[in-house]
Amino acid sequence: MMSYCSHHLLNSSCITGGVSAIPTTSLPASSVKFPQISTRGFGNRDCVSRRHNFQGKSTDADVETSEPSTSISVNNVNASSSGPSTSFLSLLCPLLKLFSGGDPSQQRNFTLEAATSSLASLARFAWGSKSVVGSSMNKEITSNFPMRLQLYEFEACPFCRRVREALTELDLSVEVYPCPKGSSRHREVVKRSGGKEQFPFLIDPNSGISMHESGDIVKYLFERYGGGRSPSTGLLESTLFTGWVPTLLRAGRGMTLWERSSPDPPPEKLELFSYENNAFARIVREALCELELPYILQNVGDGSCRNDLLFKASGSKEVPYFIDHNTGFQSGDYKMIISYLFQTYSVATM
Ligand SMILES: N[C@@H](CCC(=O)N[C@@H](CS)C(=O)NCC(=O)O)C(=O)O
Repeated sequence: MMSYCSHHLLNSSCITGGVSAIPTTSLPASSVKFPQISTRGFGNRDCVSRRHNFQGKSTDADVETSEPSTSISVNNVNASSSGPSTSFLSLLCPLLKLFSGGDPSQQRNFTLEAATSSLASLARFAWGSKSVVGSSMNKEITSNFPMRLQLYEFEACPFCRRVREALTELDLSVEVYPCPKGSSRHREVVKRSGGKEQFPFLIDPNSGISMHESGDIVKYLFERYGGGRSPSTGLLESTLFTGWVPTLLRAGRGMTLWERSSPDPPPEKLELFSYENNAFARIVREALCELELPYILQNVGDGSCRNDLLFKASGSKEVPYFIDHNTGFQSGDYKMIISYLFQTYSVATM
């Protein structure tokens, strides 16, 4: 039996594929293989608040099974506020909710999906596509700050996108806690820890800092994890110009909780190799968000120090690559991944 070691950068939390029956009803018989067969190859390749009482729990060395501690100190390092332009964008999300794209579990027109997501990638130019820190520097930074960042966000939010782009560029692996509209599990944590329901919200267990405001988060991340670099040119300003375009093109996908999503997260976190501006990885992240499934986001932009890890897991360097440590399912085919997710993590099948 094959085992997969989630040894991201440090050591391991090895999970042996060994779970049997997962309903696969509406999938073609050949399309899902459990638990140990990698389906890569079918892929689409083209593309908180007690001060000083922080309890960081997860590290790169472990794949956490529980929700993060809520007993953390709130410390917004910069209190810069949003201007009128960002306020305008904040209004866009609720507006888009009005025409968000129907039942995400239903059969989709994948040509349209791929086209709209590819256009969304074009709109974001090169942001969120490559690592801007050298891999040796990244290894050094990671060993100095071994605990994984925790990001509370939702896929369709343009401000969250800016932070995810920075994370790809800084080659950081994070725990993502999706907070789609209509959900409460992770939103409660943000409310308790940050004092308000606003996204993105970052918790850095390495420093005990948590913060709202995407611009502040990006600056903080570059300062702390970017080896002194400033945020990439245009990254901070770009949200206003094209940050909302993917949200529009994707018709609000990755914004709202799917009504039949399972009420409880799986015991082991899911794991996704992705980079922010990959058109197919975006579609998988949207599904994870709509299902409110926490996952480890292994950013593997161009030049990432995580390429070897990805290659070990999948035999290829292409993203997306998804692993469910609960069942042993793993795949590099975005269509298969989303079918799997909506079947496995719906109320009907849990
Ligand atoms: N200035 C903030 C704006 C953040 C913001 O407005 N986020 C929206 C989503 S696009 C939000 O949290 N809305 C509340 C909600 O979704 O419940 C930032 O840059 O982070």
